[in-house]
Amino acid sequence: MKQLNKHNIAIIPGDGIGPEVINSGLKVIRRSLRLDNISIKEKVYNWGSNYYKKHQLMMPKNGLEKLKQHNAIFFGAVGDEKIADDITLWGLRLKICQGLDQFANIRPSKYIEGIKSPLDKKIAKNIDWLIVRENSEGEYAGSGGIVHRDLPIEIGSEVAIFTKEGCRRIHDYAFKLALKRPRKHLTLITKSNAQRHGMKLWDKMFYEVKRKYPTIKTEKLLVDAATAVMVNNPEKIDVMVATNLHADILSDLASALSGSLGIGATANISTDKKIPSMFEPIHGSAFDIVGKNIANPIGAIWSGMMMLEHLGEKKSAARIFKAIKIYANKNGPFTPDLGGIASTDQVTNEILKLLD
Ligand code: GGG
Repeated sequence: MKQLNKHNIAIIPGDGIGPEVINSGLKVIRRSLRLDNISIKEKVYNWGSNYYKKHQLMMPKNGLEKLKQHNAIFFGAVGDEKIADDITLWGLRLKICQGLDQFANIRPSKYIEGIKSPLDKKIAKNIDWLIVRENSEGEYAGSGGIVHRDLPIEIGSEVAIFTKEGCRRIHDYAFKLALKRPRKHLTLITKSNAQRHGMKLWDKMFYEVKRKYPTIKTEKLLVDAATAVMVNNPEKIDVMVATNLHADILSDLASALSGSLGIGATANISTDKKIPSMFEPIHGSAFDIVGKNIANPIGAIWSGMMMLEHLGEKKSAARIFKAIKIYANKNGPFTPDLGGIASTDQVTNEILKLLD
């Protein structure tokens, strides 16, 4: 039977272990789609730190225009030992997220039987969270600068920017996601006791949007208290909405509590249907383990699954999640971050086998 070629995907493997895990993710999504008689059109963009070393840019000037020709972007990681982290992050990942206005960053964390959490199993079993990260402004607005450079009186400012519309749209997105989940519960993460301006606007817009969603139960938690609740009482949380920086930190914690940073997945969503959304593992380039074939591919595979869901390929996506669950339930084999000795390839092959 002729295969349907429906989706045109941009692939940016990026730096460090990015190419290794993206390779695994692609194998898995291609195979799952093929079982549904669908193929994807792929275009690889070798942007990132190696590109920077030749061109002093992390991606070409017309990079965003090129990406707009695709239905989705599958991204690996960014970061290099020899280039300052702010150059690599701002030159690629943030340039894409902010340039394409992918303002909602969605980060699921779920306990999966078989994957060992640092928490007691009785507690870890209750992890089923969705972190909604504001992805366009806040602490990552890029507002600030250095004055009196290199003098003894040098100062640096880093101004978090919260706009009314930026707060409104991310809260609205979070309420809509909470509405789709059985518990219908949304936690507002804030720090408005200490940060009295931007964070107060953040809170105010939450309660304004809340009026539209009378069936959603809500709770407000200070970000510091939220870390303790996540560790001690994971059942108290369902969906959380948090600022760019707070959610970045909380989602690393969430991933570690559900097993490892290596299994965290994320979607950077643009609600404009003409603009592609971007899917990536939450981990970075991890240059300490590059080329060792031990990077955990689950985060990339899970991100690929989120991309298929987003593209409407629900059946292929559900098959991937089922394979991940069976793989974990029968004890792997796991990569070292999850306490095993398996290679990236072994894990990938195991999941491919389970798809069939
Ligand atoms: N795949 C995600 C990635 O490469 N992240 C690199 C990083 O440094 N991220 C920091 C951030 O996005 O806040």
